[in-house]
Amino acid sequence: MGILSGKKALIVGVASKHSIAYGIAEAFAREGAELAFTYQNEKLQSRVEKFADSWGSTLTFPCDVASDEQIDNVFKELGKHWDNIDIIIHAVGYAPAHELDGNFVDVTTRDGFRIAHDISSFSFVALAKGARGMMHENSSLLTLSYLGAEKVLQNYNVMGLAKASLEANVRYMAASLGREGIRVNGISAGPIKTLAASGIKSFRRMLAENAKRAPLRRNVTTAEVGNAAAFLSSDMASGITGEIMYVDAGFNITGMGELED
Ligand code: NAD
Ligand code: 0WE
Repeated sequence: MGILSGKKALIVGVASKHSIAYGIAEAFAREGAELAFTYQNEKLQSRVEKFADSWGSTLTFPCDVASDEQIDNVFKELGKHWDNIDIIIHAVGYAPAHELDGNFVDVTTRDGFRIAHDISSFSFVALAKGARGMMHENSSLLTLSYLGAEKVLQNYNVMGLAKASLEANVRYMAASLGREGIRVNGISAGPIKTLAASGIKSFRRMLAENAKRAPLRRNVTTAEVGNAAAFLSSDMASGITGEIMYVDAGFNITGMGELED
């Protein structure tokens, strides 16, 4: 019996086989969870429907997280199939591309800042608001962050601010929902080549540098993030809330790395 058997999970953020949300869905399906998905727009609809089918799910709903109406609609429609939700996975982040290339002070705009924070941080609490009536004692929420929330990483720019906001959001949501027995956590994942990374200049070099300095001397996979997500969303983590857990091959603990290997 899997550690998530009997649990119902809504997964937000599948776009491709390389998505972190895809690795999470694989782990969740293996551990016995029942799954539902959202997709950002019609372009992704058929792909997400096919993925859902491969995990035995027919529950897919459109949801651009910039829209309160679309968020409300997800839970209205999901409520026709499920009485409650045990797990919500938030694996969504976005800033306009021009914000992520160049000198922070030069490239950051009011609009880019607003969009990054809206899509990458506010949307997490927005989903919690939408799901409120379907969540219960023992439900849990999980989001994805990155080290750029805490340390300056070249070109991550306004996304670093948005992830700092998201991590604070994890703590405020955990405090807000804790009295109802609802847990809220985050995973700070190491860099992975996903669609969200594909447009980023020198991402390959970053991956190589990252692997060189990380204690495990390699990068992490979406399957590894999926396994950590399964643990945090399971009853095995019943005492954990408000936490940001690193799944980064240990990169975050290093200072300078080794001079020679
Ligand atoms: P991805 O491109 O596969 O997933 C990003 C998802 O965000 C996509 O499914 C996309 O449809 C969705 N999205 C963007 N704007 C949206 C909107 N307005 N409404 C609804 N959905 C929207 O990339 P990923 O790397 O799997 O990203 C998932 C999460 O993991 C993000 O929060 C990202 O910041 C975080 N993360 C990624 C890495 C990495 O190196 N890839 C590392 C740490 C954390
Ligand atoms: O959180 C992320 C991805 C963030 C992201 C990526 C894009 C590219 C396409 C947000 N918005 C957009 N908008 C686009 O138009 N990561 C942790 C992966 C990532 O992105 C970086 C990184 C890393 C690592 C950007 C610059 C530097 C490092």
